Amino acid sequence: MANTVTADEIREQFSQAMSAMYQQEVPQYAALLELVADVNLAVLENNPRLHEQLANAGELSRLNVERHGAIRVGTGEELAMLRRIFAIMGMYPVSYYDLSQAGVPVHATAFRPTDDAALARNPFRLFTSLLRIDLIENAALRENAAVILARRDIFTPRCRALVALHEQTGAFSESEGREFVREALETFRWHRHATVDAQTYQALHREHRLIADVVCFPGCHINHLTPRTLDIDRVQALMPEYGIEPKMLIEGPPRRDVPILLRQTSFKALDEPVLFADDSRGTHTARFGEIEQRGVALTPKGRALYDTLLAEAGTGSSNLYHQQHLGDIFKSFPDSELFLRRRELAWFRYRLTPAGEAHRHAFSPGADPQPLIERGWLVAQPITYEDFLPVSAAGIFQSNLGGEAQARSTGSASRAAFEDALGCAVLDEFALYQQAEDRSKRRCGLL
Ligand code: OOG
Ligand code: NI
Repeated sequence: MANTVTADEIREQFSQAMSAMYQQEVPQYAALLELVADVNLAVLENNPRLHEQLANAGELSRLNVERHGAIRVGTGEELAMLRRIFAIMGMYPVSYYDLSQAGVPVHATAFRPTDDAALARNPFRLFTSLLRIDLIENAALRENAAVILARRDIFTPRCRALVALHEQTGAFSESEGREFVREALETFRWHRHATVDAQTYQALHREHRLIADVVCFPGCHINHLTPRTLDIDRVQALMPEYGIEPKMLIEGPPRRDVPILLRQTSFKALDEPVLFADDSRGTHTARFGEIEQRGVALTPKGRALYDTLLAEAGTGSSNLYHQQHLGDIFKSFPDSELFLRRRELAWFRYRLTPAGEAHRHAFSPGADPQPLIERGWLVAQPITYEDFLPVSAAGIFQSNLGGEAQARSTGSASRAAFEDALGCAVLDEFALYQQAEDRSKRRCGLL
């Protein structure tokens, strides 16, 4: 077929279209983008070394296009269809997140690109939650929610037809690609017309705000988009100046010389006008904005240490105090690239320098990279964390859903049920980072 579009191009177009739509729908998101761009520019100007590091690691070019979003669906069929749509954009489900442990009746995965080149080009990710309808305790309400969900189709007929076409032919022409992006976008648009009357909305809302959000509308509206900043503490401090009210705490690890994993903060969800099916009016509070700062991905050993220290630190009620406290607790987490590497706490991507290229014979499988790094023949770049943190995600959910924290019991069967609905197993994030590190070592002759 002449002029077919690649998955990377479709994903890029889609993430741009999504951002443009969300800026229209939630003007505060446009203000947030401006703030993040200003802060990133200032950080790069004041920190030439970071500028150079990011440029060398190929992280600079993606910084301004980088964002993640989040959506919530009501049924397994909806989730399975999303899997097929995102596959066309080169996005695959990575990791399983059980939020019911934090009192939020959903479980989730993140659709994202997985190979080095696709991540470098545009790492757009979507945190995608599936409602755990079985956790609605009231049987009549549970039944009613299922009936309402079964009646809707959140995908346009043309979107369905294009997905089927792509699955048959394996490619889109440029115009089909553009049409697909337009049609797919409709699923994520906000609709102020609820599909239910005010009474049904209230009943579901009383059970859990999230349930009303998932069940009562004709689509799975994007509920936030998140740009990546290089200094989240600065963005948090400046938010009020830009007319944005931040959530109390920055989630995740503390500020460090070598950032690890993911730090996040958000602004509060908006009250938006809604028209119910009985023509009565009301408001719905679901959509918000978020910012993130990404650091190096941790090995299972590093992640275990992170989880232990985070649990030890607990949560606080003032960000200043919480960040100081976190900083103290995390003193036992090595904060230099050398130690993170030597103690196998984080993943790195290895690259030969020009001098290293000239001494290729000195690189043999299994060799210790450290002396080669010290000789200037090899560089090790931290691999950026591309995934999400369940404790942070629970904090983000709760800050926008009123903070109900009743833990609910959930069987180990829930992951299997999720994958069954999805139509495939989720990928293992640790395996993906390990593969990325191994690939780079192999290219250098170290494996
Ligand atoms: C998703 C919340 C989780 C994150 O960045 O951890 C999330 C949601 O509210 O639907 O987006
Ligand atoms: Ni998010």
